[in-house]
Amino acid sequence: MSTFVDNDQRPLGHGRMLRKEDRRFVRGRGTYVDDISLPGMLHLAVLRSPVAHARIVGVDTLAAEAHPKVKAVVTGAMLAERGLAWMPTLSGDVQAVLATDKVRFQGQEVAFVVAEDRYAARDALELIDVEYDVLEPVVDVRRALDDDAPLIRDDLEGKRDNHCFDWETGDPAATAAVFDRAEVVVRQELVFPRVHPAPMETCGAVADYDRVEERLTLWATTQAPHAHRTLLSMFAGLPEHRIRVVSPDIGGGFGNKVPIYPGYVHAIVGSMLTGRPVKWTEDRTENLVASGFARDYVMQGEIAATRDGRILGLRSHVLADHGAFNGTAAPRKFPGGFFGVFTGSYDLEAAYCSMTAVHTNKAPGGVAYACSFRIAEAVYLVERMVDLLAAELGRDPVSLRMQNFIRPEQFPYTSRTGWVYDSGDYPRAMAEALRIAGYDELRAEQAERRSRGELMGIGVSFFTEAVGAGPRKDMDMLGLGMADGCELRVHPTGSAVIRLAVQTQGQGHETTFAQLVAEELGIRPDDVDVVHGDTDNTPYGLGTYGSRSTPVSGAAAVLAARRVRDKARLIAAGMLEVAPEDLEWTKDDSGGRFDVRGVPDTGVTIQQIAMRAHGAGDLPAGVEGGLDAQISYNPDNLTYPFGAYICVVDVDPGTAVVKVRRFIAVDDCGTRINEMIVEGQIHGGLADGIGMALMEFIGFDEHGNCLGGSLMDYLIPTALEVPDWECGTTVTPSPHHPIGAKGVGESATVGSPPAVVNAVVDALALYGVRHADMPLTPSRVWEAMQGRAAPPF
Ligand code: MCN
Ligand code: CUM
Repeated sequence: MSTFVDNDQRPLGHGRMLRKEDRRFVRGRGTYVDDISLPGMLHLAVLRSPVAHARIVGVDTLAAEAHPKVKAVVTGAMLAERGLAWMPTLSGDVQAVLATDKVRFQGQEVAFVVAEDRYAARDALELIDVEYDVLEPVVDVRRALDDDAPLIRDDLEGKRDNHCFDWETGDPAATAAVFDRAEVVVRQELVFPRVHPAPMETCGAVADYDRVEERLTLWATTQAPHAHRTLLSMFAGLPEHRIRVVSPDIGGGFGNKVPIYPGYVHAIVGSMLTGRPVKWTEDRTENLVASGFARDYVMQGEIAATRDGRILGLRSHVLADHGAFNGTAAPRKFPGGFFGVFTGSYDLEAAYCSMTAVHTNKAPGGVAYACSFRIAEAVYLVERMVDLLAAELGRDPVSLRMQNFIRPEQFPYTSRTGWVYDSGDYPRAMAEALRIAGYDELRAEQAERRSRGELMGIGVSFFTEAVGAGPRKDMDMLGLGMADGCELRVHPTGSAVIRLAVQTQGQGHETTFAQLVAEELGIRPDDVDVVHGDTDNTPYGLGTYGSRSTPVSGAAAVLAARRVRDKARLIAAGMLEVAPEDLEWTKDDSGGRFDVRGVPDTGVTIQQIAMRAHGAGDLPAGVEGGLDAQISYNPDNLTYPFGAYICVVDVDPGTAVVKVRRFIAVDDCGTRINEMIVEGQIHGGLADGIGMALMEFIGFDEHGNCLGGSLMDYLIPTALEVPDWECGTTVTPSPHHPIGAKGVGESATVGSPPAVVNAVVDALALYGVRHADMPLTPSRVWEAMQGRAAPPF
């Protein structure tokens, strides 16, 4: 159980403390985009395609325009005249802002209405008459590349098929060689279905364009306000200094709010046309049907080993569904994102993956969902394959993993696909999970229950994440580098404000970044204000995704505070009339101070120094006034958090319902700033993982109708479906982060799905079940149990 610490009782700096932002949130005082209301503001509603694939024959907007409350009706043809019908995506593809020639997925934006209120805007949509010439859709990813498959992207010149991209990583020849000499090879097709981040707050924007000043202010639900400003400037041709993007409180992102959506652009165009502020707010169905999807990988897994369990190689071909437009937030040179870490936590001899991505008549795919950009898929692949190998060899899944782990002394470890893991101690984390779980007793209990015909399963997974982009030039999405800025100002009385490029969506940055500064300066976290989410008031940086805030901006914050402390030392030296080297920095519960070495309690506090820095007395020669610092930090490497998860399930043999009885999660994210917040991140991610493994799934019928358009159909876990989490910790600091912290925000989402699936498959072993694809709904599990050897009872 978590123990919460009263903020007045806790020491300065790192450690458990209640979230500062919750004082606002629990009183309903948050300000989300939909709370923004400006004088004269209009409302926007989007007309969406009812079909998955059709030629647009005509759009009649006359009746809608005649609606007394309607101010503007905009179609794709109107945008095309201004060269605004298409916009770039983060993958380098283009996406229709409004459809012109064709609609390519159900829910695609066809027209929008700007009206006096939200109701009128919605009503007027029904007055727009669109004539569609319906075309055959491509729904099944395996059909996309058939010779006679309908062509989806005929907007692209010279495009003859539905091929999106090819990509490969690893060494095909070396991998083929280890497969040739392997004593055991196991193959399995694994499907990671299409899922959706489904944040509590849907996407939205308020655009306010000032025609006289030619200035745009955009309040938007974005995880990356600065990057969006740059992209908007490049796309819309507005000078970047006249664009201000404000990302106020965000009700969850989980990757859903990384892309720029057509709706943001609609709001901007609407404001430019009407000269008034325009608000766009998605409803739940719009969010589920048309905003970014994740996963949708069909993976052919192959693992090669010796008979005594030494893993030699891993190989995979991936068929990736990217929907109508490639929305992946991955650079052109790296379209498979971070899938390259699919060798996981194991020291094997060779690995190779080839990927074929295709277009289908579905909403833009390949977007993120607490995944570190494809690491969720990669971890699922390797952790299922290792379990399949264990089953083939008749080995315990833990001992097989222990045998093949990268050993602690091998770090920094260069993987077979070229990733340099910074630090790790995998056996220790695994051992801690076994201890908490009581693994041997669980196996004994399982044997006993099995003899009575009960279906108990124990699933193990071990993951390595790669977070904190990042230094690799080939991952640089915008060609801007991946550095993040941070600016720290200490006020005369010793309180401070820190301005960040990253943007929280619920991760608790207002607390943890204050703690980072507090720890370094010896002031109270409550005395540090955190400002973020406003491009006019924060330094440049690429935003929050890939759990990069702590690895990148967190490092920037620490370095800024240390720079301030270095300057404080010079000022203190002047105040105490000693050389700077003769001063000693100390921090205790009363605060931070510089004392003369060997003469405790004679020095000056950080508050006294701050006052002096701002004019209360002379400063040493050459020292400027003020106590501020600005840092732009580009990390040397990604950070590689890891963890060991054990899931215990019971499957009802009569109904095939899976109940997660226990979930043990040992996470190592290096030094923890605030353990309570880290645990919260892990709890949320574990719930995500259980959701994906057991119920989350966006399906389509043969016409391309999306079957997951409401939370009645797209199921997400509630308190009833999740157990009391049992969390454990090991701490292996990152060697290149100033406090040794690694990111953690996506670890549990990435690590938990295979633990759940491995547990369910383990439970069904008596039925001879080797594998079953997610989501393991009762009907899927029931199907898996049919036609197989039933247990003898
Ligand atoms: N933290 C810490 N010690 C560490 C690592 C992290 O105390 N060693 C704290 C951080 O300071 C921060 C939180 O844990 O307050 C998460 O930090 P980090 O791992 O750096 O991740 P980010 O802040 O960059 O958040 C992004 C990550 C991503 S990419 C997704 S997706 C996701 C996630 O965070 N979306 C979330 N967690 C989420 N949590 C909430 N509530 N809402 C979302 O939308
Ligand atoms: Cu992969 S979802 Mo997060 O990186 O915003």
